[in-house]
Amino acid sequence: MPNAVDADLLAEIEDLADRQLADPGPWVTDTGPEPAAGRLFTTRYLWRTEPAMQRFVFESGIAELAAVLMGSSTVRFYFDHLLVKEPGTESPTPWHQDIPYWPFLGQQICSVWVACTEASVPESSLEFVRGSHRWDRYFAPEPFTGESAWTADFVGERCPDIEATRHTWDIVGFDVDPGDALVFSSWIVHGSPGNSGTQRRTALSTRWLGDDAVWAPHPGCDPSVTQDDTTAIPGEYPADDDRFPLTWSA
Ligand SMILES: O=C(O)CCC(=O)C(=O)O
Repeated sequence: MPNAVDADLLAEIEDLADRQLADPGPWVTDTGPEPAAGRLFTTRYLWRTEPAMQRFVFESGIAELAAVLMGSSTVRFYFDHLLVKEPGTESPTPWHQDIPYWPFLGQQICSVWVACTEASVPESSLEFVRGSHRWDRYFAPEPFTGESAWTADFVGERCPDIEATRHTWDIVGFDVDPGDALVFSSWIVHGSPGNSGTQRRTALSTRWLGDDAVWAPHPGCDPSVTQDDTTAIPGEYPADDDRFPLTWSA
């Protein structure tokens, strides 16, 4: 979706990325303590405290985009994930599905990945194995570089080594400009290279829950929201307005 987010809001998100690099929040992946070339930095779950993220989540129109593309009559917000790859980053984002990282099941669960900077496929943009959201497979979370050990105790089979055999897969990638959004199922296998370009690559991925989402905490899933934090009941729709606010309804 070209031009999904306007320039003012993108500038606020980039400013937030700078502040996070200098003073990171609690949910960080970081390959280097200094703002140096080669650094892969991700931070997430900022929406509860950061006004810029709240504007993005509640006012940008992205919630409606997610709902409409999922064919869902409602959408709840799960979390934000801000990813910065400095020029020269070698660490790729490993090929993975999102759903095994998350304490949810359902088909109407998606990400909206918004480019805050330009990104091209050979240098740093996102790629997908076309159709892999329909494989009916569930791959164990792959640790992102620098991530702490929350993937040690996991559920799922190992993801095939897509990179080593990439010529055998139907891979599609997208060159993006600032403000462009890629919207994708939480079941699709996707990944990206490091950043072989000369500019920082910043993207904001937000996670959205549609009508058929159910709360399904399991070993190895993301600990930013656990059973202790929510009134959601395992196996049921997560009607928790505090942790998973209803952001759009038909
Ligand atoms: O931006 C990236 O490199 C990875 C993003 C990703 O995996 C996601 O948004 O689910």
